[in-house]
Amino acid sequence: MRVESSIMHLDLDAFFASVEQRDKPSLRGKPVVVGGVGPRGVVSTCSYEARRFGVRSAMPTHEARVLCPHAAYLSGRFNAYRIASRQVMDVLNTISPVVEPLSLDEAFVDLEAGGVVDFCSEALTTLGSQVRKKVTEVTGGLTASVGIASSKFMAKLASEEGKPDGLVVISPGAEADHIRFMNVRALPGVGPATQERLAKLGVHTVEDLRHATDKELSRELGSAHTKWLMGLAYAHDDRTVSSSREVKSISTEDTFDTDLFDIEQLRLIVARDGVLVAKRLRKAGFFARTITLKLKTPDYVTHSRSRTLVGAADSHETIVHVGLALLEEQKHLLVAGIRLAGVGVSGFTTQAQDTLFDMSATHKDEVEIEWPNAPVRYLAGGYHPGDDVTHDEYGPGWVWGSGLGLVTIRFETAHTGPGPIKTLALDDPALHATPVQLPVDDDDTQSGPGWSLQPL
Ligand code: TTP
Ligand code: MG
Repeated sequence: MRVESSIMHLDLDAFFASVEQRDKPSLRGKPVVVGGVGPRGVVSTCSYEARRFGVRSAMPTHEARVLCPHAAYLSGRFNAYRIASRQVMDVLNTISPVVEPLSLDEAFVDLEAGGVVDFCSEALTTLGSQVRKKVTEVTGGLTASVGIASSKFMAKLASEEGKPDGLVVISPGAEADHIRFMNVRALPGVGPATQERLAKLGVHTVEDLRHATDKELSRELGSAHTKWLMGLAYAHDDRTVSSSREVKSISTEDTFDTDLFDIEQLRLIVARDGVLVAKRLRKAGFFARTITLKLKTPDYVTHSRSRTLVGAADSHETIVHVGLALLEEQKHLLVAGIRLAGVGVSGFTTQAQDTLFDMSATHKDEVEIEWPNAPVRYLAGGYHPGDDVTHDEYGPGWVWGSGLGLVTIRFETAHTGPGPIKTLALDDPALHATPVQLPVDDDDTQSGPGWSLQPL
């Protein structure tokens, strides 16, 4: 905990859904759900209008459809999200050299390292408002919530309190009182399981936690966790903001719309994943010693098999070769069907070749991204609801829905008003998928949903 409120936390509001509302004027102010739209789909996120009906992240999409049948269900446009994320991170990088992204839409900023000297609450309110305004400006209309406080814990709590589209500054000294009557779930590291264990001890609020004995907590949670929680109960949190998050593994994986039984199809997927992972590995300037193939069967059991090389590799030939060999060894799993497949690399070394890569530049803005519920796109084919298309005669628009050889398009963009809807033949020669626009400095077109970089 610092003596000044010098840590900022920023989190975009209803991120994926807000990007969709920005680019699809007819959806502004309406319930929008982004996620897997297939039978096994789960909700990635939804607009605040949809939240009013009880829709939430990670909920099966079919449940969301019952709660909010009139929402627009879109399968997501990852590249648009990445571009917006880059724009936001660029704004934050102008405030401080120490920005720690936590995901595409969320980051901590060390204001002290950024040279801020006036930490009175008025000055911080002005700064927070300026950042929020700038984010809206550069992204063409997305809103962010900002929290400013003396620790990561309090700054994140503050931005959550500010949601949506708000700013909360917590003054130094006010932290412990601020959290006193909150549920223990507000503490970082307290998930449903810990909450349940604490409840067994009669601990429901932060105040209860303060009165619990070290001995009974340790018995239930272990001494390290207890020490951490006891500190948090008084808002003690010394975690530093760190922009150079060290990456320890790179992986990509996909959950399929329907289980796969075909080894040839799976070989193609593993090969594609191997190429993608190798590309990211090279971009980060690493060589990997361990290659892992992950397969999940329909009973939700994950089978991971790894091979560690004698040397270290960064070529896609090696990674694909080992990935395919691991697949051969696990071939018997195909009898039950494969629900998810992924390739990962770990055990990194950096070798003499690092002159090829500017480590500080390439490494710094990598973010920890875990999208367990990201939209599933691969193998589904055709158009997906929400996809960008262009028609030679009618101009740009987006796919509302398709089926039976037809596709319904709404012709509008971020810069038009709500536009007209037209139903066309799926094979209309004048209709094209709009080419994907990439974030600057980013050549990974294939990265889509499902890849993750895990920090140490
Ligand atoms: P969040 O910041 O958790 O959610 P949000 O930005 O949609 O809404 P808010 O912050 O206003 O509460 O996550 C950011 C994005 O990450 C979200 O738009 C979609 C994606 N995501 C998933 O794909 N799966 C998930 O389970 C979650 C929580 C988020
Ligand atoms: Mg968010």
